[in-house]
Amino acid sequence: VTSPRVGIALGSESDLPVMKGCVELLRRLEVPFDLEVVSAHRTPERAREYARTAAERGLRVLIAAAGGAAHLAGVLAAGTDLPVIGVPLDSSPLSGVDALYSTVQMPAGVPVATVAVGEFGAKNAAVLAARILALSDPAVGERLRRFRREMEESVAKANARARKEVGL
Ligand code: RP5
Repeated sequence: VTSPRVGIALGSESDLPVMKGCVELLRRLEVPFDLEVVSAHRTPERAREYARTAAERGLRVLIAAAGGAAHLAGVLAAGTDLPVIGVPLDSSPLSGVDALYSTVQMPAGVPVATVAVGEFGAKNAAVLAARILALSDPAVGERLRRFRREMEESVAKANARARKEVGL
């Protein structure tokens, strides 16, 4: 059994549906991951502990997803030297602008690599984590190249469909 290399932390169970896009892509890229609900606000001690022990648990990249006043990614980045990817979620009445600003605007010295709000970000967090791992794991790099080829093929098919649709 390969130990998890990517740790996904969710601010709430309600963040899981959109983060399934992240999970699916990590599975497709065959990147072993772990997933936990850890709230920066409701379980601050647990969030600190999660960050403090992440590297010794074998994790190499953390993905933190949260909505609203989203501080999870920043709190994790404050407590570990691992790279932290923040996924701002549109789970509040402010449609993710709140989470985006909370996640992206970190003070100098404590970086969070912030991806797009919501579904795009959930998926891109997985690809970015895989790219980081690929720096030291050629097998992940090969799977990323396969993933790129599959995207190219799917765009080529979409192009053919669109042209046919308009009679070209
Ligand atoms: C954030 O508040 C969570 O990350 C979630 O996006 C949002 C709502 O959480 P719940 O009230 O559904 O637990 O902390």
